[in-house]
Amino acid sequence: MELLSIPRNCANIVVDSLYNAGVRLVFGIPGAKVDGIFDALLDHPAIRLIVCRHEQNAVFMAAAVGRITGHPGVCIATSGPGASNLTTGLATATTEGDPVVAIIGSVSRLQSTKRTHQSMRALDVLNPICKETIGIEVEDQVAEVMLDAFRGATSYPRGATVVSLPLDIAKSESKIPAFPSVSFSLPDFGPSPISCIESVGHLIEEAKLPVLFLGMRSTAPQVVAVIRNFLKLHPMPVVETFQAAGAVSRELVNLFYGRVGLFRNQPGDKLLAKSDLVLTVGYDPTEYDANLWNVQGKLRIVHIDYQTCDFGFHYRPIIELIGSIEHNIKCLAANIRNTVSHSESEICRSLYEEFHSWRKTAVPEEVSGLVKPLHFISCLQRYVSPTTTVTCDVGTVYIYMMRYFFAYEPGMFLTSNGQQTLGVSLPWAIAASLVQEPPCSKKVVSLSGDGGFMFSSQELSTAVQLKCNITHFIWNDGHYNMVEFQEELKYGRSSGIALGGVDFVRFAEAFDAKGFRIHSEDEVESVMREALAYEGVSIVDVSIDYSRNQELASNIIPEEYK
Ligand SMILES: Cc1ncc(C[n+]2csc(CCOP(=O)(O)OP(=O)(O)O)c2C)c(N)n1
Repeated sequence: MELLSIPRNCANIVVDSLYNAGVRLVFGIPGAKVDGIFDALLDHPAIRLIVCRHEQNAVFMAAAVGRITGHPGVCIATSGPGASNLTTGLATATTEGDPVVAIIGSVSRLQSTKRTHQSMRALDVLNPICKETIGIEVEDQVAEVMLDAFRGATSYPRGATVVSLPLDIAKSESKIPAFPSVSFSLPDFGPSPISCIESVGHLIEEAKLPVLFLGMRSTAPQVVAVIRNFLKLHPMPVVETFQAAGAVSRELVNLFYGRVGLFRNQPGDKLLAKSDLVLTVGYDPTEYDANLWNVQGKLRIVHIDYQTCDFGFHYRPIIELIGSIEHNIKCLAANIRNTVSHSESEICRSLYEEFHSWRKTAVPEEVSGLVKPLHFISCLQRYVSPTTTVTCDVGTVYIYMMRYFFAYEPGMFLTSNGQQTLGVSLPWAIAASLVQEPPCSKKVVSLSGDGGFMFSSQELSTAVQLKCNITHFIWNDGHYNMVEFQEELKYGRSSGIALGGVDFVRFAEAFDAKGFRIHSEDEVESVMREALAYEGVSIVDVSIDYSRNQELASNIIPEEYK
């Protein structure tokens, strides 16, 4: 490694490393322990600093950059409360496979052994929820640690890494410059041994109802491309988890049996139960544990992923194809000759019909009363362009959206399902706007319940000041409904779920955003169109009808379902 003749201050080496890693956006909140890095960023011609209103939202935005682009998103927080405010976002990123590098400040080395202002053993707090947490101890480690953090976040399974930079090191100089760009890219994985691929090929050829079950690690563009090609060559039914949304293209929609998760009552669940060979691709149990979809542990499973599975009674693959998903699917496609035609299967025909049956009732005969979720979704599907990114918060709103909203491209319909973290949708929409070329040039749509919105609503200010073009729909029922209806099912009553008392139109106006209201069914189409046409940030307060929610959790398919 070449040593620079003019030593660089370590804060500058951090920023040089970010640039060499391809980072062009950094999200954060300043503080005395990280102001050296903020100062170094001020002069940087190519890295844009986005100042957020809460560290949790900064890490949400960084995670969305990671999820959408595949390259780590970066956030910066000061020591103590700044660092601990990152916790939920970092846990979400690690669970959900989003590459994130967080840089946190810490007190000077001289003070690190005692209690002092804003001191905290932040790495001890963050370590269990991250892939890697590294405390820099000497100046000449900075470049290496930054490189390591990026490689750690990007290698599969992807997730969050944290670098802690003591205040005195940030100000000091190091002779070791940032690593060059090329060092930040990872070596590729290869396919599994050919004998394993051939065995899986035989299993598929012999299966009467093979099903492809796509999980969160199947949505990288190059993986999606090979999956689509595989399906063209060997058509078979497909189901997605919520985070795999968009993997199946419009062209292949006749193979798509919907998304599964949360309650085992979907056509996709019945298909999995009837299948004699489930091929999971990039499946992660945090989204939908196998004890829910393979209750009796009888299904024959092939596991295709970058890593071995969490083996257990409900998830016991016959074969695991470990390595590059892309290469393994490609090799598999080339090693299969004949597959059974699913279009002749009576089961498939009836489940496909069941999956699409909701459309018939989506637009109610009588358009009055509170807004019906399916009516809203069928309108949104019509008015939103297929190239619009849609982010969706957790809540009853996400159960409906993940079941009934179609998305045909990866990275365009995003939700948090591994941790089900409330509050992601607005920060994610901001990040989705910023990664556009040019930034904020296209409409982004986000949705949340009235509860989830309040988790990150302060970022409305960020969105407006950045001149984002976001329409955020709030399904407003004045309650934490997803909890409410499940409590009612469990206990016959609910507790701790009342919200209300916020006028979201006036709230929007206070931030200089535009506010719209949809009071009732008859206003859905006109107001939705007007809101989507509005250039800038708008909030649409939708009076939602949650009276039939318990149906979302009804008709759970019986354990012995064959
Ligand atoms: C950070 C966090 N806290 C709590 C929960 C538990 N939780 C899941 S859904 C939900 C209610 C969501 O209510 P709202 O945002 O109003 O959406 P709705 O269900 O009414 O559509 C809660 C509290 C969570 N998932 N994440």
